[in-house]
Amino acid sequence: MKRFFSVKMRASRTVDGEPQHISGAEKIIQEEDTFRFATALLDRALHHAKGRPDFVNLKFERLDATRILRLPALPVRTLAADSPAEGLAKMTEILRDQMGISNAERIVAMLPQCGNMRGAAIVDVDSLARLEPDQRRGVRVTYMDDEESAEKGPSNAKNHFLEAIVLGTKVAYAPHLLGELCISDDPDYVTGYIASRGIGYCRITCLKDKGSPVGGRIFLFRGNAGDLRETIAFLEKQPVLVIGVPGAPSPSDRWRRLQEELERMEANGLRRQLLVQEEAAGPVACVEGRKLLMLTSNNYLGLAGDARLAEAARGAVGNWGTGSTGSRLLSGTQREHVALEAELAQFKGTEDAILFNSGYVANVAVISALCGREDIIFSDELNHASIIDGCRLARSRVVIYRHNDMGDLERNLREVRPNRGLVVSDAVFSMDGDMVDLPRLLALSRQYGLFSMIDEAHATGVVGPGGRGTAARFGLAEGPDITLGTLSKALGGEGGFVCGRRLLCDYLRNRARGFIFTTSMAPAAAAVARAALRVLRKSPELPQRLAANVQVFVETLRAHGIATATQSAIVPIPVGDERRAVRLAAKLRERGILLSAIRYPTVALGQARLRASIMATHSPKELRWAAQIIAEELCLDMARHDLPSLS
Ligand code: WAQ
Ligand code: MG
Repeated sequence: MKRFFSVKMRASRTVDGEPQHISGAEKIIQEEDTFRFATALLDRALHHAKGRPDFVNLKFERLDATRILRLPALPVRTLAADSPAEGLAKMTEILRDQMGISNAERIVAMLPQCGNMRGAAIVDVDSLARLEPDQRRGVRVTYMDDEESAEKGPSNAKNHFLEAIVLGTKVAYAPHLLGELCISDDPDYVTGYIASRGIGYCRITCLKDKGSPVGGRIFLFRGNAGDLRETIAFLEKQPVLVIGVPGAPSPSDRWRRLQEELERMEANGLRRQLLVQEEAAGPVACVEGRKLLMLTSNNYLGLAGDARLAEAARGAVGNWGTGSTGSRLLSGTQREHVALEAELAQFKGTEDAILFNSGYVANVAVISALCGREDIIFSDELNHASIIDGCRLARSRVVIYRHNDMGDLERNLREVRPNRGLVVSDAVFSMDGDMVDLPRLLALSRQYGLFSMIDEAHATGVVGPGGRGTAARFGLAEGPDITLGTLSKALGGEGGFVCGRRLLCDYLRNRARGFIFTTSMAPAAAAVARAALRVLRKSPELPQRLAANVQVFVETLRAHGIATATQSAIVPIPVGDERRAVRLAAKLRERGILLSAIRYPTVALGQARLRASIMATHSPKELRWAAQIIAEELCLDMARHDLPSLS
């Protein structure tokens, strides 16, 4: 039998000698979740918009599981009202006409006087007497939760609707109560409700003016003194789990949910901001008027700012205009596209190539075109989001193997014995900078008759002789069935591509929805990529210069005690805590270095890191300087936040 606990949290602070309530919450949870809920509720208490508490009370209490009452959530409907007058009129009408309470108008008028208490008023619907024993505090309903959250784990956000439907359902089933009226005393929350077993939970979208602190709650009672004791005992003592609580349906709530999600991310150090670049791409960036060493760009070879590529773009716009005018299968195939596909095939040593509008689109389009419900996809646990999304769209069964662990891939293959499917991996992993064990991956895919696919987004132009990628790096005569790459990182332009057999590319031209149902890239974008390939052919030493720079940076970090390694131009600097990563990135920016704090959900929680991307156009001196400052700031931050204070 599952063991349940009731958890209650209250946070307050003292203002002018008076305790001021900040936030409160209660939940019913399973025993194994107590720790997680303690953390979530504390997080909510400590990061509340109303301010920082100086007192937080967290109480856990075991419940007798056999005594928990399970009640079906009241059905929900929403009535739109444009003004408080309209909303209150609707509430009155329901009370009078649907619930048959003749004093409806006078009861609704009492509502504003029944607020700003910890609890609710109990009003005798016939005599209008207020029956709650403590009229300053009201009657507080407690020991209730929705079953989902008791089963599923914590959310630390307050959700007005969720809490209200749970409370409303419990109240609707309380003995001798006919129902309930409620207006929130949250000044920003103008939606309130009227609820009973007969009419369900009826939301009214406007019951007060925005900004008004007026709110209140009335329980509608009919009975004698003994009945009242029974009602109160039920409200205060009976544990209730509400089953089948629906999501909030009203238009005002759909925005509130987004707001709450962002606030939660903010509190957890997970909210992102856009960084506006004020100059063309290069080893030094300009942000908010300041020059910063650029360590977060995919412009590995510096080609995005190369004059030859810019010239190619200008020329192509002159010849072709600005847009491709249609999808590839209609009017959107210009000579530039065809020429680029041939040159990419040559670059990778394959029969053919096919263009996509981005690397993301390429992954999603290719995987979903090649695989379906009958396939099984074997995917590295650290594969890029676009591979994951491709697998989802394919609706195939996905087997995730441990990161770059070919032993684990083999075990999975042996166990699952797939008839059809795909083995897919990043070539260079975007958050760790390490490289796939391609020879073993290919051997296993062949042995099991599966397609093999690698995503060379961070490998093209970076690894292998002349930047030709992973297969060339390992000196393989035959590469993967599907080699995917991007034009927008080392190649300095925009777009994605796939190289492989002619059969593969023909199939994709006929089946890949991300190829068929979109306007193709501008001819100028194709011309830019062709220029990049020309530069790479003429200067095969560019990737070597990049590799030498990476080595300088990594060795300097290591000399300062930072354990890091890479097989590409991506250098991960482990940090762990999300907030520390954000703090450090901000600090480094102050000191003139731009790099990114990589956090959940891009990497696992607790594995936040700084991620530096090195460019061939950095100078070794810049890189030594940066590595030294990074090491210094990491050290200072640990001293400030991990060591007990000496004072
Ligand atoms: N038991 C009894 N009364 C309570 C309780 C409780 N557990 N919690 C709050 N109250 C009283 C309190 O004294 C306030 O004056 C009044 O209810 C309103 O409380 O579908 O947020 O917490 O989106 O401001 C309605 C959601 C939200 C409508 C209601 O109430 C919807 C809300 P608040
Ligand atoms: Mg409230």
